[in-house]
Amino acid sequence: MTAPESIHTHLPYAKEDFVSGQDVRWCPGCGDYAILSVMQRTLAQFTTPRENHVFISGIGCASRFPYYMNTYGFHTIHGRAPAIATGLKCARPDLTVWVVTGDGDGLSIGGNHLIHCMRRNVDLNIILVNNQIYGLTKGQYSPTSEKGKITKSSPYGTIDYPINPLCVAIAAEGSADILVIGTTNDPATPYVWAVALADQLENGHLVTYEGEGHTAYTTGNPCVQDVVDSFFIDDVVPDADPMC
Ligand SMILES: Cc1ncc(C[n+]2csc(CCOP(=O)(O)OP(=O)(O)O)c2C)c(N)n1
Ligand code: SF4
Repeated sequence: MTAPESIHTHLPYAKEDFVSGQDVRWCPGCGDYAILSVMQRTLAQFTTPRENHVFISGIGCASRFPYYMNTYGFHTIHGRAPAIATGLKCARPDLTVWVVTGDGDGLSIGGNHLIHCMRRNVDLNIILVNNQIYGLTKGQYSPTSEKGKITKSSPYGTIDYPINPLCVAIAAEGSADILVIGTTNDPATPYVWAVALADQLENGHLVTYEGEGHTAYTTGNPCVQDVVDSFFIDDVVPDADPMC
């Protein structure tokens, strides 16, 4: 079916075209703001019609992403965004399908889904927002938490070694293009790596944009849960998501 002419009349886009009317419910200082802003700015530079972008997420703070993008989107089930995105991409290969997941959502409960999604290589774009903690549920350690990390669920420090998300992607052999963004938990520097993310999206993603394959990004994302006991009172952390 040919798309009606009228849907293309907004091109070229401005960042504001991708900003939804939803109130953003992340904590002050959350790194997710920077990722959202960069994503909105970057998609405005693509010629892909806005209505052809679909953001699919699981559960977690990062997974609130689709609410804030003025695109199609689906806030789905914990860890299952890869499965739903795979189904959509298979049914509608003309769409540009983004998965936004967290380190808990993507590597704990959804670990198997993520691996097999990458292995199947159905040309999704995955943003794994790696804040090295479970943010939404108020600060339990995650698979990417550094060894020895003291959290509410590991008061004596974790004993596990962390997973490297990009090693998982490489092991799944699903990707022709794996782009790495350095991680940092320094709350003072979210924009340093946000700029790097924009650079990767613009310079890396565009190169592979029309092609087959699977592009995995990993971003570092400061979470106030890491410093919640010393800098923040629990009241600043948003109420639990009704879906969690
Ligand atoms: C089946 C199920 N188990 C556990 C939960 C609780 N839960 C909600 S979000 C979450 C982890 C979120 O961590 P992450 O994916 O790292 O996202 P963040 O909030 O840090 O962005 C958990 C364990 C749930 N909603 N459903
Ligand atoms: S708990 Fe962490 S990840 Fe969640 S909104 Fe707050 S700062 Fe962001």
